[in-house]
Amino acid sequence: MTERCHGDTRSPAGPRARTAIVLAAAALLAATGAAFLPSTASAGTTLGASAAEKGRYFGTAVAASRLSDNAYTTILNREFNMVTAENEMKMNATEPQQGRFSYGAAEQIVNHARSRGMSVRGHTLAWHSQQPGWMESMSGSALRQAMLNHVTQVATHFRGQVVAWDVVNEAFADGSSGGRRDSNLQRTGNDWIEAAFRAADAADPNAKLCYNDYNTDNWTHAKTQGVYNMVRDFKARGVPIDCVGFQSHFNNNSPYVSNYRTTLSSFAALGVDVQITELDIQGAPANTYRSVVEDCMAVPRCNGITVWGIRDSDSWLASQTPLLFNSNGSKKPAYDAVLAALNNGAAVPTTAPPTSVPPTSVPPTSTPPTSAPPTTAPPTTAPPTTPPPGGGCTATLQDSTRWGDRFNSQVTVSGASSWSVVVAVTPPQKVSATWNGSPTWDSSGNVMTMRSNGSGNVFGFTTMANGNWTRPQVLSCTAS
Ligand code: G2I
Repeated sequence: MTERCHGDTRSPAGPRARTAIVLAAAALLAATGAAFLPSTASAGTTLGASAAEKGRYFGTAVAASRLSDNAYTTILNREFNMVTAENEMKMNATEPQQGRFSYGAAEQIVNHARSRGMSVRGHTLAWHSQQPGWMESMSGSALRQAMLNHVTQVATHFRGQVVAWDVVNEAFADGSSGGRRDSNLQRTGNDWIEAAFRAADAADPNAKLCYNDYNTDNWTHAKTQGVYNMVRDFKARGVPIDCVGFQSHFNNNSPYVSNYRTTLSSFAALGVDVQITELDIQGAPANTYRSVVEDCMAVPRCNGITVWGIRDSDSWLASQTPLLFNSNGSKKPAYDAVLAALNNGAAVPTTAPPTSVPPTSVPPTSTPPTSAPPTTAPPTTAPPTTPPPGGGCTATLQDSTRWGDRFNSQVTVSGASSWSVVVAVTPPQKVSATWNGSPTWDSSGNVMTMRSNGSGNVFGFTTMANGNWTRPQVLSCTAS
């Protein structure tokens, strides 16, 4: 109920609108060059860690059926800090019979991710494809109502657990028209997309709401321009849209083009975040993967990249071997190129508003209020905190990058190569991402035990401030 009231204060004058004002300020600072962190050399050793050090995420599509495969989850847990359900949140999976919702497989993925400090991208609330049979045969106002009910129910069910929703997927036509794709949803009226966004906004006010599509990478293509014009129109009219996802399935028929960076930056200039949401590249050429990542890193509002699967054998296009790991789980040359591009890339501006990560710690908690930048800066250069000795090792915490809504901390362990370090954050702070260690949490979600996982003796984590900028405390360090 209180969240409803909170929701009532939203669009167009609510948090999403306020965010736009902060964004405008950030864009202004960015334009003057004043807000960027220097591009520092970084020691990130996994995709998620390297992205997080730059204020971004690196994700993958996950299939619930593969979570029992140890080789698969080992890579997933080590490398990624964002997860998209490959099929389990689609309309046919979540509402197989009208009004009867089924969340088991989706929850398996969400729980796996959130219990390990990864965020979740919700895919997808409304789409012409993968509809349940009952919906495929509907039309007109009955279909419009059923679609809106679906959006409301699913977004409400996962409220606070999903950082961004692909509210509408693939609604534009291929080819030269630049217009909408014909579908049963489109035939309910051209305003079906904005109606879906408004329903999602009401149901999950703090999640980022995205439009997602494929073949929208080439700036000169009519489809790209069609989506661009829709987003510009939505922003002008106050339709609650926060982000645009570029699927970026690159292959010989739909190749990567060098104007991709122009596409990303042009959309970002409309006042939305941009994300690469389903990346795979036929043959996985290292140079093309590097270019894609460099393009994202060059755009401050490109705040995350997701590849569409982990190993080639997990891909919907397995025969194209388009991913970063081969079928036996080894890293391919493209992996090294991506990691290097992440480590060499620029960090997002420190004045940036919330970009990617509401809380992800377990157990799921209610959605926190949208955080505003602090009015008083917390100390960022205070001496590091050191826990009392006694556990056979010492852990020293240092402040690292800080954004308008969150900050990174780095912990250096000495005296042991195998260790576990207990760190506490102050409620309502939440740890939203970690790297170079294996975290578990106590039931409050405020105390994290980080164990060494072979990634060295320096681990890091991102804390969502939620209005409280107290430095996290190291409680103990134990050699193991
Ligand atoms: O087609 C690639 C992607 C394009 N953008 C939207 C994404 O949602 C889409 O993902 C793919 C999944 O990777 C496939 O796994 O979406 C397909 C369905 O549109 C998924 O394929 C389906 C098969 O069609 C089903 O027969 C199968 O039961 O995967 C299902 C689960 O394996």
